[in-house]
Amino acid sequence: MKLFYAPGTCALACWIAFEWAGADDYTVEKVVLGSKELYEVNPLGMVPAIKFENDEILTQAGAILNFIAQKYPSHNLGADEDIMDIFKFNEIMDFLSADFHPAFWPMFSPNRFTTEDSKEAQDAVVEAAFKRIDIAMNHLDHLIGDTNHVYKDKRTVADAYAYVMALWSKMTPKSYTEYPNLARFMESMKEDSTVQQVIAASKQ
Ligand SMILES: N[C@@H](CCC(=O)N[C@@H](CS)C(=O)NCC(=O)O)C(=O)O
Repeated sequence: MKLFYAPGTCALACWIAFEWAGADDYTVEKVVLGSKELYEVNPLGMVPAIKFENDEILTQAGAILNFIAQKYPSHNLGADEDIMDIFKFNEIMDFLSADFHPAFWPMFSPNRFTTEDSKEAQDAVVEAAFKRIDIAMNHLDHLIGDTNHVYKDKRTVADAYAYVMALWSKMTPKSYTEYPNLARFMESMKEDSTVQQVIAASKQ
């Protein structure tokens, strides 16, 4: 398997998850966002994407993270067994991919959210995004509560996913350091040697 990633993106969550899972059957390839090469891999021009030995390519961070959790079950990186535990895990993963992540899209690509080219119009989109990001960050802070994890009090792929995306809040007026539970979670993730190795390697 080959994971396509770009530095600073949600794809790094998949890389961290592979490492947490002890996977030795994958490689990584850096791609440039917006490049022709990436559109050839994924017609949406987005990372993460995984290419399998049979040349099949699958995408979507949440689906890939769930795949990793299930492919390496001995590392227990996914939901607990009870049906309500599975529901809660899926609820969190869907929040991360369908609410948390999209809250940042207008900040990164304001041109996709207005037909106006002016700087004022683009800035207004970014300003509006900050409000939605704050709501999403508050919810993530609430999910973490008094634990150091996003799902229950247990390390799962959701931690990696939340961590790499919450780092983007440093580009907003209210960084993760201003949300108490999230700030504590981020500090504990920063101390994780695997997280450190992946972030450093992704910048090379
Ligand atoms: N629905 C996709 C979205 C992935 C996504 O937005 N990836 C970003 C990086 S974090 C990207 O590749 N952006 C490039 C672009 O929007 O052109 C997923 O959840 O994996």
